[in-house]
Amino acid sequence: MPSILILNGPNLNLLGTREPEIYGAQTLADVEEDARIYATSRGVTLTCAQDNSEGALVSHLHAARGSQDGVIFNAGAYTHTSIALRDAISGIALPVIELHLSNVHARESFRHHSMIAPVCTGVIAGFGAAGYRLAIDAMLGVLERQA
Ligand code: CA2
Repeated sequence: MPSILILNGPNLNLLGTREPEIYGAQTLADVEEDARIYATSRGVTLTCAQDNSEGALVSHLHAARGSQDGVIFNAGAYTHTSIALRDAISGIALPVIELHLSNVHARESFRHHSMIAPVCTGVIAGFGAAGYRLAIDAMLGVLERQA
């Protein structure tokens, strides 16, 4: 059974409390529950984690090595700034899908650049919480091709 980690970064614990027009009305617990139900229907063992600190996200990525087959990663604002996360993704040698709820390219220009995209397998952005289901399907395709 493939195992996938969904890892969410800074401020995503606030989902559903503010800016629903950008990030949707669901809480992070709702989004994770939807993803869990979908993962089960696709025969995937899903683990979910969230942290607001960059170092803890690096540690989650390191821990995924050896315990997960792939990572779906919404790095939040660290996407645009973090060399540490980029190096961690390169270092774990696992497929990582960068995910954003919003279409970052339709927003402020500082959100247009991703520090991590070059070391990720692919990017999903702009589909709200449905993006996590799309990412699970995309990851299954990657893992099948890898096998
Ligand atoms: O669209 C995404 O998923 C983002 O990764 C979300 C980040 C943002 O910095 C990225 O550019 C795009 C921000 C997450 C903040 O989430 C909140 C949710 C509700 C209320 C306040 C913040």
